[in-house]
Amino acid sequence: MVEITTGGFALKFIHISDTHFGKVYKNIDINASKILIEERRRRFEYVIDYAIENRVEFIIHSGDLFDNKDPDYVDMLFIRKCLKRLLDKGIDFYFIRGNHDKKDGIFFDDLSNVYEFSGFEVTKYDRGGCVIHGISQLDSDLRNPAEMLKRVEGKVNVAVLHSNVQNPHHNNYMPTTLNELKNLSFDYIALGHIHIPTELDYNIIYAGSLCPVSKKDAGPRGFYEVEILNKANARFIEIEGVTFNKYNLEINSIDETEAFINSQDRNQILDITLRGFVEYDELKNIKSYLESVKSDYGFVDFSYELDLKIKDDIVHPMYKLLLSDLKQGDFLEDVSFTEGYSAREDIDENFDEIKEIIDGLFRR
Ligand SMILES: [Mn+2]
Repeated sequence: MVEITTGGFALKFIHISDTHFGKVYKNIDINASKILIEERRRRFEYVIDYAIENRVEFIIHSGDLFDNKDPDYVDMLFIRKCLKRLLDKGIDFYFIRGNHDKKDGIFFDDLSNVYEFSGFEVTKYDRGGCVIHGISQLDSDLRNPAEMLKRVEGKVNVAVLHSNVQNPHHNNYMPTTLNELKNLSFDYIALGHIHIPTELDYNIIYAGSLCPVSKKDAGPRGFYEVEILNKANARFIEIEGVTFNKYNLEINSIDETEAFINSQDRNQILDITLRGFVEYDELKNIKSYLESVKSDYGFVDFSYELDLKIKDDIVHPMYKLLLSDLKQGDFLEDVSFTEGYSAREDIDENFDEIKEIIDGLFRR
């Protein structure tokens, strides 16, 4: 906190959240999973470097530092090393516990620059001109944090919460409302829990997950740099790197499929679902193209699902299928997924016609 000549104080800090150290990625390639674990560390170090280079006073972490209640000691050592670097530069680190974190036990208590908020009550750290208020979360926590916080007059007031603010798609932990938070008249409220960086107001902000935690965490990830000079001025700093992206695309040809793939940054975990109508041969081409993308195109991880329907002539491709794959005694039901596309509806619609072809085949 620096006293400035115009009267008042200037304060600069960093807000990060939801790092989820120890997160194990399921449903992706094992190498991609390793890349992401490195990616998380690289991003955390990026924040530490940024804090040191930009001479911020402190870093706030608004919960879910760890992904589970039993943190990995390799992660613990890594984080400790980072926090020690901050200590050497006189930068403090404040953290609360989120719904993923362990509820008890003290971390990093030998580092004098690390402050945690624990217990059921609001903890306040008075830094002189600035007071940081925090509440750690308990399992299935239904406390409304807005009812527990009260600003300290004559100081810059910052709150740290892991809380759901009227988002119906998330666990309703420590539920509160934007109006209640606004009415507290705090200078800045650092929120955690929602993984998409979200500015509910200029000074009430979810920093989002530092690194994508699951395929739901699509898009850019980073942190907020906050400057308070009478009023908070927060800006999102994106950390470039591996992103997760999931798309549901309407395509009607292999050209469209190729154009989409070629437009994509390779440094991502890409998951696409293709839907549309194509010719039978086109479908086969798309499928083998996507298989080659998987192995040769250099994405961190790539997966796809086909929900393509055969254009126009349903009997023709089914006939081909039957000739190549059907054995006597197979059920028609089994045929519908032989080529991995969903033609079940089409079979139902054209059942009589297809049956006639099958009958014809077996009569020969
Ligand atoms: Mn989280």
